[in-house]
Amino acid sequence: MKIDAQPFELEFDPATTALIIIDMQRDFIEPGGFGASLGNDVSLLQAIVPATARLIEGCRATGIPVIHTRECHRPDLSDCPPAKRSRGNPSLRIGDPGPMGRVLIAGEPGAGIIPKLSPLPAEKVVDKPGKGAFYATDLGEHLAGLGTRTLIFAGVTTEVCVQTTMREANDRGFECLLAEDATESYFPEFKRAALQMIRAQGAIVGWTAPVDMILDAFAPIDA
Ligand code: TIU
Repeated sequence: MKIDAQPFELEFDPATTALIIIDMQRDFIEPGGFGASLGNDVSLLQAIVPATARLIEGCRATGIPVIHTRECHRPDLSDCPPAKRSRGNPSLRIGDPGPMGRVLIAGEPGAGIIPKLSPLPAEKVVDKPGKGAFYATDLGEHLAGLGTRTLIFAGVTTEVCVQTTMREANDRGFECLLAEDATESYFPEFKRAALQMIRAQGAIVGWTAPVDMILDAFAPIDA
């Protein structure tokens, strides 16, 4: 199958494709969580939820595995380096108690995926301590087991955890496609720049395409 993506057409086989939804957690998308504690306006991120839900549904209907990631740390913070914890507003650091429980800690309400994008029981959920989803996780082994070659990406934030994971995936030999309207940044200009730098230089990191174009490729009208 082909997607009329940028910077040029992407050929893919749904049988060797997986969808990765990056960090659509309450801590980034709802008020009172980690994203807000860093001084960000989280409302911008809420706008991508419907398109992301449509992408997830389309992949499920096509038999493409859906993998969800959550950025979070162990309750004892043993996997959170001080260099990471000391970033942000000193009034609310990773591990501190906030309105949605301890900030960015596994098992706390804020670290959960927003209800509208809840994983199905059989879907893989990767808890990751870093920005990249391959670092210190079993994602690479999981994808090897699936035989995945192409990864479709969505989630937040575009230039932080999404772009980091795309670069990790690119280095590991995956073809990477970012769903343009199912990813968002707290900084619109950073999202624009991230999309451009991903597909520049002949798709140096990967491709980008809108959700509808990806879904159309799954179910071609003239098929
Ligand atoms: N702050 C910010 O833009 N992002 C993160 O801290 N993590 C993710 O992108 N998931």
